[in-house]
Amino acid sequence: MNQPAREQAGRGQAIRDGIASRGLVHAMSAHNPLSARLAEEAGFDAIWASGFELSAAYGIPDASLLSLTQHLEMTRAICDSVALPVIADIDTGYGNAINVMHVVAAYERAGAGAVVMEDKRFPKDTSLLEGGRQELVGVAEFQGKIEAAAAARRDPSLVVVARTEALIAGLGQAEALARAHAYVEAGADMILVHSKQKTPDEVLSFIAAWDGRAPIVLVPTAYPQLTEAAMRESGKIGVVIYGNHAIRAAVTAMQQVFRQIRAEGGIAGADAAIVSVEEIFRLQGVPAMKADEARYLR
Ligand code: SPV
Ligand code: MG
Repeated sequence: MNQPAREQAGRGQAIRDGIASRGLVHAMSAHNPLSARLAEEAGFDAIWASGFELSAAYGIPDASLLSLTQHLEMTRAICDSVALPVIADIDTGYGNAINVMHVVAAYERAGAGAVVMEDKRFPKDTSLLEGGRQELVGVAEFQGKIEAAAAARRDPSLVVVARTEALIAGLGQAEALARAHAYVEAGADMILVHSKQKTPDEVLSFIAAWDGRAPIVLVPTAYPQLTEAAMRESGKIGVVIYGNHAIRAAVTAMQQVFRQIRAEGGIAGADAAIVSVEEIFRLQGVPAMKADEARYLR
């Protein structure tokens, strides 16, 4: 993609300022620079560099199979392509607290404004899978990983989000709250509490019981009925992440168009349903390249 619009430093500040000024920051998932740019054009505040989406893009399960390098390099490409702050999904931190230090420093250098690290044991299983393996590490071990993440950042604005999977693992609200408190004590800037319940009830009761010391981050994939208006009303939610809507939208569109082309035996009918090649040229930054050609090519 052309013309990176980002500044090199302080990218977490945009997330912190967004919460302070607008109350709620909304992040859209992306699995490559193109999807990130579309989210930016649609008016989202931030990009979620999702491990689930990139795993799906590679056609593999989201179960610690994607390598650090694969996710880091895609995150770097996304950071280079949009002006929005990028929230990087670093899964379990790829190992112990020492791995976490290496990983957080690398994502910060890649341009991330936030990292989200979850308290599952490596190798993890994806959170929304029915019957998935959901084993958590001990609280003290994860506190060490949070402290390591905070210590590894050079840019103090980088947001360290601690994600508890206690509700996903079926451990209940008391465990989720205890972990969230312990993670804030260890230095987490925000707490992501994840849930796979089909209604927002368990998340809402967590929010009601939360003392608000750190903003809450939600990924409402399983309970889409919870609106941004309701999140704002609680006054405790800082960021909402739409976790997988880029890849799901892409799959829906490709399935429909591919089926149509097979059914019709050609591409004439499908043309009306998809963007023009010129639109792709625009998204690739071809107009800017042509302007540069006119100026510099001799
Ligand atoms: C992701 O998008 O990679 C996430 C969110 O971590 S979820 O898939 O719901 O666990
Ligand atoms: Mg993930």
